[in-house]
Amino acid sequence: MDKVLVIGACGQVGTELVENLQYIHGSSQVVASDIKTPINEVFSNSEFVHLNVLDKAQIKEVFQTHKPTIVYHLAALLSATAEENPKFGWELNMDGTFNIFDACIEHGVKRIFWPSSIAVFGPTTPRVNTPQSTILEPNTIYGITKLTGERYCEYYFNRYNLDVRSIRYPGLIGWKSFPGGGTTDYAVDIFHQALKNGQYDCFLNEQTTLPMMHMEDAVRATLEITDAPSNLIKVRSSYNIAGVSFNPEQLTQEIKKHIPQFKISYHPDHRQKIANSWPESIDDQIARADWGWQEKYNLEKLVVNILDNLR
Ligand code: AKB
Repeated sequence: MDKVLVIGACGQVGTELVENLQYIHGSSQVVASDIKTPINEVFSNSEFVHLNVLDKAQIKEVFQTHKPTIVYHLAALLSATAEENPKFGWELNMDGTFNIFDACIEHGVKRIFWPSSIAVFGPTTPRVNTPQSTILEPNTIYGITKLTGERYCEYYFNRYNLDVRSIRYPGLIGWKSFPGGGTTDYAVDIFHQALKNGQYDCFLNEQTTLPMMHMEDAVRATLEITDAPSNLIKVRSSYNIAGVSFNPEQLTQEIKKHIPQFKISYHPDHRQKIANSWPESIDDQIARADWGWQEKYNLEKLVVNILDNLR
């Protein structure tokens, strides 16, 4: 029986991932951890431990006590927050990752999942149907940490045989948990505001097309790549995966089909510059061929599902 440790469990992905892992492995086989105090009730079903990924002694204690065989390391600052404090963004995203990777080697962890992001791409990357292998010149600290992390994933696999698997998350949209500090956060916020106030003031302009994905697809991708036989995982840095691409105006039109009086206004802020450096759409042929990735949600289904559930 596997013992699963989720690090950074209280975030947008972690909260939904923990719920799925409890169902798959049994609640007693899942340990959730975060530096934050959990608020979602999902965390009361499994053991929860306080863990600061910059504290090596604490990491050692958690690994010694719980002896995880599978680790999901999700703790990171997202793009907008990291930009406010680049030094800490680097420290948390990189030193935290090195500490966890080293602990996984030391404690014989079988498999580890580490998330990368579309932020590894930059202004010089082809923006439409961005290929798996292409120019990677990110100009945000978050993107720089994700790119460095990807190189480390491949290096640790080749050098230490650490079985790390990774995907480049697009913007993630779910109804069970909130994002925090990302550039794509508008696409979650807009649903809450549309239902609550019938209007939304968007921090990106109407033409900002970005790759996005329903959280259910993202969690399924995370579980599928982590559970896939090792020989199928041929990209040892991180896989492109695509869900759906849209801009705020297209999302608004889709929401209006269900809330006709919904109104949007645009006041782009510092996050516009980050969004402008990212691709519009992603080519994920390699993930589809290697481990069978297939999204379920298009824009229409995504909007219906999020509105229904939030209602
Ligand atoms: C962010 O906006 O920072 C994240 C991401 C695309 O990695 N959602």
